[in-house]
Amino acid sequence: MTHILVTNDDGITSPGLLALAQALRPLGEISVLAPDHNWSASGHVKTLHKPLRVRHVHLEDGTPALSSDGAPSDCVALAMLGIIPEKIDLLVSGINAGMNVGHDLTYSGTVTAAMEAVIFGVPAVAVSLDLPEDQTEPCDYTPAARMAERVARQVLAHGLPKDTLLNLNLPCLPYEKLRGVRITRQGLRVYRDELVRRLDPRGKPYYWIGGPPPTGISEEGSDFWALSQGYASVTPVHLDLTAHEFMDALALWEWEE
Ligand SMILES: [Mn+2]
Repeated sequence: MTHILVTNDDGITSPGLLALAQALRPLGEISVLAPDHNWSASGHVKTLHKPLRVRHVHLEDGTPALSSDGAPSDCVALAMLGIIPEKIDLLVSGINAGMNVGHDLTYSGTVTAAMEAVIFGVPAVAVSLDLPEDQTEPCDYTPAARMAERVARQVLAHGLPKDTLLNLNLPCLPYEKLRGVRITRQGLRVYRDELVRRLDPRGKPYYWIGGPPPTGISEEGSDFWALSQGYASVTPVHLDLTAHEFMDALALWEWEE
C-alpha cells in the first residue's frame, strides 16, 4: 500500500496540515509527523546539538499523528530514519499559510522539508497557499488540498527525477475558480524588510526584521505570475545549486599564482 508522509512548517495544529492529511487519505496510508510549533522561515535545519522528542498526538479530526520539537526537515529525517518503520513513497509538506515563491524557497520550512525527503531519495511535493493580506475571512484550505491530492497522484504515477521536488503554490480561490495548472519557473520576490529598533526596559536596544510583506515581479511563466493569474503553480525544483552557466567564466579567473 502506498505510504505518504505529511509534515509542515506552521506546526501540528495548523488548519493547512489537517486539510492536506484529509485530502491525501484516498491515495494510501497517511503518516503525519509535524513540528509542535511554528517554524516558518527556518530554512533547512538539521538539529545536531540537542535531543529531539516525538509525541503521540491527534489532529483536530481525531487522526493519530506525531509531533516533534524539531524543525520540519528534522521531522522528515526522524520519520525516514525509523520513527515511521514502513517505507515512505511520497512526502507532502504543507499546506503552508502563505505562498513560497522566488527566493522564499531558501527560507521556507515547507520547501526545505521537501528537500530533506529528496535527499533521502523520496519524491516530495511542497504545498503553499497564497493568503491575501486584506482578507477578513480565514481562507478555506479545501481547494488547495484538492489540488495537492491531484499533484500527489501524478507524482505517484510518474515518479520524479533524482534530486527534484515539486513546489506547488495556489491562489486563495474556490476550486471552480482555479484556472488550472501552470508549470512555472522560480520567479522574483521583492522583499521590503526594514530594521525596527526598540529599547528594552533596561534601555538596551533590540531589533526586529520588520517591514511590509514581500511582493513579487509578475514575469510571465514564473510562479508569482501564475498565482496572480489564478493558476495553480507547479515548479520543478532541483537540489543541484551549481551555477552551471557561470562555470566556464569562473574558470578563466587568474587561478595560478
Ligand atoms: Mn509557514
